[in-house]
Amino acid sequence: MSKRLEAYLIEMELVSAFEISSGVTKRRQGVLVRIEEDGEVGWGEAPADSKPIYSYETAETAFYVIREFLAEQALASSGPEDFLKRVSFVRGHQIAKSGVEMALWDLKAKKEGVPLWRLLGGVRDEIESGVSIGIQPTLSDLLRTVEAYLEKRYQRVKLKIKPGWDYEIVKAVRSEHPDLMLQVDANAAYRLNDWHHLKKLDELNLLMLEQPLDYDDLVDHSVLATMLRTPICLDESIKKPEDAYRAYRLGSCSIINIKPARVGGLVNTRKIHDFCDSVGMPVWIGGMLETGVGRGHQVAAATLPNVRFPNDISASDRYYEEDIVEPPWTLTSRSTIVAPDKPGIGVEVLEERIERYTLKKFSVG
Ligand code: OSB
Ligand code: MG
Repeated sequence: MSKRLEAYLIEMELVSAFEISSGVTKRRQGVLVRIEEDGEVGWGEAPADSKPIYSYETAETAFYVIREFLAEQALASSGPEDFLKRVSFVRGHQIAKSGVEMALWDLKAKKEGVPLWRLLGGVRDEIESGVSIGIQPTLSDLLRTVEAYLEKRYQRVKLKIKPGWDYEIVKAVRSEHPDLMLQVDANAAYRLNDWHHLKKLDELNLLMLEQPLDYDDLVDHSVLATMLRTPICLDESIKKPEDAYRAYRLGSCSIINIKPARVGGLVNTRKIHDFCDSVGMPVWIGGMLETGVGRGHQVAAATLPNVRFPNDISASDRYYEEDIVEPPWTLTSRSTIVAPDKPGIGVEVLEERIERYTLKKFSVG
């Protein structure tokens, strides 16, 4: 009955640099969490980056918070729900919590001998994939990149935008691909004053506009939502179930991108999912350039019934030359990823590869 927890701060090179409005990533860091009990092993991932450009959390802060405040509680806990209650004294640090919480979910599913997605209440054994394309050096680079992903059969494309890299480039992609499922993500690069400029996006038939305004704003988004026809989707602003409730009450968005890591794990993913379902607000599952471990948890989350748009869950080779799981995640010809019919996240974690990417680690228990 005794558990052992190990955490690895890893660094892996992305196949290509990923640029968003607030910065660029090439060497991706994160923390992997391994929890072993009674011969079963559960894996989770805290996909905070080396720099606090998306969230205030970094791989270093996640590693620190896990070591100092979360690890002992994980060992003492009876499962993911109990763990979250035990660490409710820790304010924020949702990404750090999610790494441990998801390892406990994988462990629980493996002990019960069921796929994680079934344990969560998933309703589909295949999930829809889209691809998120970073800011490129030039428009022709962007058009070429879009083309390359369409050749790989991705059916939905998300473009990163920022002031100076928005209407014109999106319009160019739209004219080359009139029927493509297309959406944009500003990662908080605009202010309400820019509404007139953002309004021009309305003519481009976009699925949604993701997080246009400040990264923790709900109020100005509720005003912007009344000015645009394009649906607003929130990402950064939604860090816990209460935020989803507030966003709904204020009318700040009509869609939510749930990143299991951003909201503290799968318990909160399901809470937000269920609340949105109850008020008729669709959701989809976002990503943070996870390795194959975090991807397993994203895939499980994307099998939930109120996931009604394609997800930012792409194949392993879109992110890394060599993933740390076997088999790697692959795209079907239908632009989907199959949810494995195996216990837990359903892929084997290659520990000797993890050792190669590890900058530091600790263990307890
Ligand atoms: O805002 O959705 C985002 C990656 C890192 C940080 C923020 C975001 C993203 C992505 C990539 O868009 C999604 C993916 O993992 O494929
Ligand atoms: Mg986003």
